[in-house]
Amino acid sequence: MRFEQICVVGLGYIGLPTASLLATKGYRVLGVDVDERVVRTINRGEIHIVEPDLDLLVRSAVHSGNLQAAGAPASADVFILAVPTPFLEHHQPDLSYVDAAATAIAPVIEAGNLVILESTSPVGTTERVAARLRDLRPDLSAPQAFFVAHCPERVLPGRILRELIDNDRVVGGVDGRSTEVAVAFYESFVRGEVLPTDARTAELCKLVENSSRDVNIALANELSMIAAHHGINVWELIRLANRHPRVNILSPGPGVGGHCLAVDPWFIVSGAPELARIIRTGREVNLSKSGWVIDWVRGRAERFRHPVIACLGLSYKPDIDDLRESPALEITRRLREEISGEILACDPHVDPERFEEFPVHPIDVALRRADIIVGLVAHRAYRRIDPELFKDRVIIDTCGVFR
Ligand code: SAJ
Repeated sequence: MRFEQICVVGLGYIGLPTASLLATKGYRVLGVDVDERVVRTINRGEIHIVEPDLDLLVRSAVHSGNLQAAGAPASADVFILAVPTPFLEHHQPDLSYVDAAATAIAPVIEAGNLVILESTSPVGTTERVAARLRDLRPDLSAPQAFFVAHCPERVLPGRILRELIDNDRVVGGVDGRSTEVAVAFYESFVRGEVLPTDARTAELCKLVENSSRDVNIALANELSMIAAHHGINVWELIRLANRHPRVNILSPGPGVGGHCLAVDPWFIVSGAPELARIIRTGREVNLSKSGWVIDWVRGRAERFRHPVIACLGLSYKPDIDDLRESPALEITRRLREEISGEILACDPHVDPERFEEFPVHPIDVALRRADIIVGLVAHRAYRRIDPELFKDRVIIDTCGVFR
C-alpha cells in the first residue's frame, strides 16, 4: 500500500507537529483547521502554539512545499483526525469535533483510504467514526472498502517532536486489515515499536495510561494532606518510602493540570460509572487539592493586616509556558479574589507583555517584598534560589520547589 498524500484534520498540539513531521519525511501533507487565522499563520511558515523547535520544523515543512494548510479537507491516501475531545457538563465526553471531522472528510474519502483517529477518545469512538463515514458514503459500504484505526497520541508537551518518533505506538483497527494497514503507515516514520491491537483496546489503553498517572498523583496529593495533618514533612516521607525497592510514590503538587490527566479519566468514568471507583476518587482528590492549598495560604495570612503574597509559578507543570488547566494559575486567581492583601504573581516562562489577565512580576521584586512565598511550580529557575534570601518569610511549598 502506498501512502503519499496525507490529510491531517486539526492543527493543534498534536496535529501540527504530526503534519510537519510527516512533511519533512517526504509526504505531501494538507493540514486542515477550521480557524482561518491558524491556516494563514501556518501557510506563512509560522506557528500559533508553543513547543520547542516546532517553529523550525513548520518553517522547513512549509518552505519545502510539502506542507500546506487549508480550511477544508481534500482527497488523500491517509486521513489523520487530531481534533479536541473535551468533556461537557457532568464530565460526559464531547465528541462533536470528532463527528464534525468525520463529516468533513466523508465527501473526499475514496476506496482504499486509511482513516486514523489520534484524538484521545472514549471506548467505541473509532467504530463511531467508521459508522458515520459508511452512513455518509453508502457507495463505500462494502466491508473493508476503506480502513479505520485508532492510534492514540502519547507525546509529552515540551518533548513532542522527539516523542512523536521515539515512543512506541499502540494501533488498533476496527477490523484486522485496518490494523495491518495502519501499523504499516506508522512503521514508515516511527522509530519506536508499533504495537497492533483492536480499536477499543487502543482507546482504553490511552485512557488508562493517563488515569494511572492521575491516580498515582492523587495518592501523593492525599499523602501530602495527611502528612500536614500529622505535622510530618511529606518530601522526607516520600523520599524514605521510595527507598523500598517496589515503591515509587510520585510528587504532590497544587493539583493536576494540563489538558490530558484532568480530562481522560472522566472518559473511563462515564463509560463505566459503577465500576470506575478509584479512578473517579483520584480525580476528586486531585481536584480538591487547589482548595486545600488556598485554605493553607489563608490560614498563614491571617496574622498579617495586609499580607504581600508571592505566587511562584503559573504554568501547569515545571519549565514550560503552557497555562492550560493550570492549578497554579487557578490558585493565584482565587487568592487575588479572596485574600485582602497584595498578590505578586511570577513565572519566568510567562511573558508579562503578552499575559493580560494580571501583572506578572520579576522574581527579585517578589522575593524582596513578600511576607509569604508560595511555591506553586517547581521551575528550574526557582529550585536554584538561595534559601537564605527568604529565611525570615512564611514559606508555603506546594510542590517541593524549596525542599
Ligand atoms: N504532576 C504532579 N506530580 C507528579 C507528576 C505530575 O503533580 O509527580 C502534575 C504536573 O505538575 C501537571 C500534571 O500532573 O500538572 C500533568 O503533567 P504530566 O507531566 O504528568 O503529563 P502531561 O499532561 O503533560 O502529559 C500526559 C502524558 N501522559 C503520561 O505521562 C501517562 C503524555 O505522555 C500524554 O501524551 C499526555 O498526557 C496526553 O496528551 O494525553
